[in-house]
Formats: sequence, structure tokens, C-alpha cells
Amino acid sequence: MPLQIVRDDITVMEVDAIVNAANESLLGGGGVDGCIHRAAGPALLAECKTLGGCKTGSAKITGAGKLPCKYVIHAVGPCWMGGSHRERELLISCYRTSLELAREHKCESVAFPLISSGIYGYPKDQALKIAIDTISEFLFEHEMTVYIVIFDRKAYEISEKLFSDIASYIDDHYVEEHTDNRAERARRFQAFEESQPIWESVESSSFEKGFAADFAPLAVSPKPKAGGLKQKVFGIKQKSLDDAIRQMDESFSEMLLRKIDESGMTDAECYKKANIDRKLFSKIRSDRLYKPSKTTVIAFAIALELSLAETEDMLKKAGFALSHSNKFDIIIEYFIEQGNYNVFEINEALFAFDQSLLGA
Ligand code: AR6
Repeated sequence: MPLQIVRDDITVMEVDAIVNAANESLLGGGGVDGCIHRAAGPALLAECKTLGGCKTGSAKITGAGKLPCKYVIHAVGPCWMGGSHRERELLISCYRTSLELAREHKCESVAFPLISSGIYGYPKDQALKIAIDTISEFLFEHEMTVYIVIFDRKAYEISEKLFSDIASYIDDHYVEEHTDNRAERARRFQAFEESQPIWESVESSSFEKGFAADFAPLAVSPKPKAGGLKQKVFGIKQKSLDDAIRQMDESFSEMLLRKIDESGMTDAECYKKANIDRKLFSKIRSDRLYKPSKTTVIAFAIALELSLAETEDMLKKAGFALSHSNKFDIIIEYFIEQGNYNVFEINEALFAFDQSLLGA
């Protein structure tokens, strides 16, 4: 997964580089800076002393002393002074400079703390959004695995409005699922009806007519009329019967590649938008019978901006379904209904609700 949010102590991360939230002197301090210097030992401070400090919004790189990583990137975030002192611009610049330094040093994996969100007082929800937006923008251009490391629960906040909107959406749907069986039965019945063949006019070969006739007894409405065979096979509108038959046998991987073609996206655009690792995508591409995890399927459905019904279709190919009995599925449904297909924003919310993240 190119961008991951994890709960951990950054000093134990086994990555090529960790980022330190430092100050302009680069000579150590409290917070994560203190933890990193304590874990790295005196060699880190000795090297930092040779650097001549660092400007706010920028970063410098050193070795890592006794830490399990190879490098420490010391980034100096802005102190929060109300928001009108270029804080946002400086914080973005911290992330960009750090990522560039990591790239120049051929790092394949980097872990960031939420820079400026502790002693420097940057509002946590805004600091998190800047981190996610800036890192994901970088990952569209470059191959790297980046972790945002959250040390304590309090350090992690999504916007209050988003949190309460999702919380009430979850509440509503849990209620509907668990207390109103009639409503749920109606929903299932409607879904069943929508999945049934409806027949509309088609000029077809005798094989197709035979096939259509075989399925006619299953049609709910309307019945085929004499002289004008009707078709809408398994909910697929305006497709030829040939296409419909082909799609019934389609595997997940084939469906994915077809959907990417239909969307006009390149493969790379799609797997990056899905927060899926390039190597995993090649595996899926070359194995027609690849069995993906549910989070992988949904990540692709989000990247392809599929509707809820299309997402269900894609999930079915891999043997999964969405249900109202778990939070993860309801949160996904919430974002699809909102038309918000930003996988990183969805992950922000999933993490806030302690759910698995999208991607692989
Ligand atoms: N692992 C991951 N994250 C951590 C850890 C850890 N071990 N410890 C703290 N955090 P802060 P700043 C989180 O205060 O706001 C220092 O004195 C913490 O919960 O470390 O950029 C420097 O020398 C918070 O979310 O950095 C500067 O003077 C985030 O790391 C000043 O503090 C950043 O909090 C920099 O302040």
C-alpha cells in the first residue's frame, strides 16, 4: 500500500528513513524529536551539530545511529500562529522537501510523524489533511511506501463535521439493519428485482434466442412479447447478449481490466488512485484467477468511481458483498453515496473509526 496510516512509535519503524519533527537548531528537543535522539544515541546529535541548523519549511538528512532505519530526515515545521503566517505553505514544504530528500537517497519507504501537530500546536485535523494531500500528490509521480505514524489516539483527528456525518450515517444504517426488518426486506427485494433479467428488443442469432428463451421463465417483468424478444440480461443495460454472456464468465481480474479500459484511465493512474502497489497490480494483471482481498476490490471500485451497484458486482466476482452489519461497509457506502472517491480521504475516515484501510 503506497500510503498507510499506522499507530506506532516512529522509532521502531523498519523503513529506510524516518522523519523527525525538529526545530531550526536541529539540536534536539521534546516530543518526537526527543524520542528519536534518545533511541538513536549520541552519534545522531554529533552529526546534527555539523549541519548548521535548518530553516522552517525545509529539511536535512543524517544517518540514524542505533535506530533500525538508515536515515533520519529532520524537518522543521511551522509553529501555529493562527493560520495567517504562511503555516500551511511551510508545512507543505516540509513534507515535499523531506520526500525529495528520501527520493534522492533512494529510499523505498519513509515514515512521518504528524509534523507540527504537537508542541508547535498546528490544529490536528488540518495537519493530518496537509500530510495526506501532500504525500498522496507525491505518490502519483513517484514509487515509494510512505507511512503516517500516529503515536497516540489524541494526535489523530479528522474534521469534526466529517466524523459526525459518518457517525450518524453508521447509526442510521445500523438501526435500519437491526430494528426495521421490514425496511431491510424491502431493500433486499428491490435489489433482487434489479438483478433479474428484463427483456427488450434484440435482433439475435438462433443461439441467442435459445439462450434468451432458457432464461425467460426467470424474468420478473416485463414478459417477452411475441415478435419482439426483449432483453436486459442480469441488469446489464444496452449490451449485446454476447457481451452479457462474456461478462458472466469474467473473473475479477478481467472485469477490472475491462473497467479500466472503459474508464479511459491508464493502468498506472488507476492503481495509484486505488493506493495499490505497482507489483501487486502486475500480479493481478497477469493472473486471470487472482483472488484479491475485499479492501483491494473496494480500492479499485473507488478508483474507478463505480456506483454502489457496480461496486457490488465487482465484489461478487471476488466472492464478497457489502453488508449493513459492519462499519467498514457502511463507511464505504457513505463515501460512494456522497460521490467522494478520494481513497486517501476515505482511509482517513476508516482509520478514525478503527477500520482496515483501502489499498494493498
Ligand atoms: N512516534 C510517533 N509520533 C510521535 C512520537 C513518537 N515516538 N512522539 C510524539 N509523536 P511534536 P512539533 C507525535 O511535538 O509539533 C520538539 O521539541 C505527537 O503526538 O514532537 O512539530 C522539536 O525540537 C505529534 O502528533 O513536534 C521542536 O521544538 C507529532 O508527533 C518542536 O517539538 C509531532 O509532535 C516541534 O513540534
